[in-house]
Amino acid sequence: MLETLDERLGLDDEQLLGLYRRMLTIRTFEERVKYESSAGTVLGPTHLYIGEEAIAVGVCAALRPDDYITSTHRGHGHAIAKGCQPRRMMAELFGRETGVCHGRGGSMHIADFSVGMLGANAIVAGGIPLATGVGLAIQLKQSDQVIAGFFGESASNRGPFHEGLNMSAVWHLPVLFVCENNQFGQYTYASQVMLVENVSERAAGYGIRGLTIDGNDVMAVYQAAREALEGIRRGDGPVLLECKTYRMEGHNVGDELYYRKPGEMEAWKQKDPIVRFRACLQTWGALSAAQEADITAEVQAEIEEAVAFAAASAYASIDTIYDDVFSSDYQVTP
Ligand SMILES: Cc1ncc(C[n+]2csc(CCOP(=O)(O)OP(=O)(O)O)c2C)c(N)n1
Repeated sequence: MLETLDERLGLDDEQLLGLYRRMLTIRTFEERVKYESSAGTVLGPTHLYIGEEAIAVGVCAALRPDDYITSTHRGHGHAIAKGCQPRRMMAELFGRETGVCHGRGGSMHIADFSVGMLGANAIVAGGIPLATGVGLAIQLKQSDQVIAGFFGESASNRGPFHEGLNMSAVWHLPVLFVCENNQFGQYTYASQVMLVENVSERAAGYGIRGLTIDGNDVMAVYQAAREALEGIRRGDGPVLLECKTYRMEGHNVGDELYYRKPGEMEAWKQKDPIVRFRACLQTWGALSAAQEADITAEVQAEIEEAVAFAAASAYASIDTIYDDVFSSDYQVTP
């Protein structure tokens, strides 16, 4: 963990606290979603991002507001880190008209184009070719925007990973491929289905740069993403950034985790990204006890309000069931 003042990476106290607040917002949001899912208020399969917050927050902090991301079935954290409002996210999970997709998408199909969040995806590795396509669109527009495509390590065993990385590499597309290696693919240890230790080794197969970092260290993620994005924005082509982390919950809400090795969770709890970053901030004198209490209370109040907003919102009218499903034309927004 980074522990000296030099390793604040040029961020001032306010920016550092912003990272902390965003991680805590994701954690608090997800803990509430777990409760609401179990209570039956949140409908449909729900995959939590608890334990992986440093990745979304670190990467998105290195992006500009006009950059894009694609996401996965475990996408709530990506959406919040890119700027989606928790209340409209919660309303979406409750299936309400005020949700980011007017209640039609739910957990695995969250998208909010207004903040560059181009969509979660229920198809494992489905976001990778989309990120490649957006990279091509950016290149054709001769823009200096970039896209970060998030995916899990198991997605790297699927064909779209190969095709997306190869095409992006050959055409030098402005894509940061962010692999969240949380050790599991659904109910299986990743090590049982892949023989490479690090997914980043696969970058060599496409002639691009790959690196593996500690995905539970938000500063390490921010630093690696910022550095990679500088080159990508210059036109150097894509980078594969693998962030090692741990899925602290089951694959989905309700997964009883009978397959998890005893003691493993306890060991990873010592590396909890929020606890670690809080300790760092305290060491740097950037977070007093009073500030910590204030931020915790504010985040809790925001999530309470999000639930109240969602619960008070109406379901979409049945008359609008086909809205936004079919398109007679399409438009590429600059
Ligand atoms: C094409 C496809 N195959 C299988 C599934 C079922 N499935 C959902 S999530 C998942 C595991 C994905 O693991 P990983 O990509 O590592 O992401 P993580 O869940 O660990 O975040 C599987 C097999 C699916 N949704 N899509």
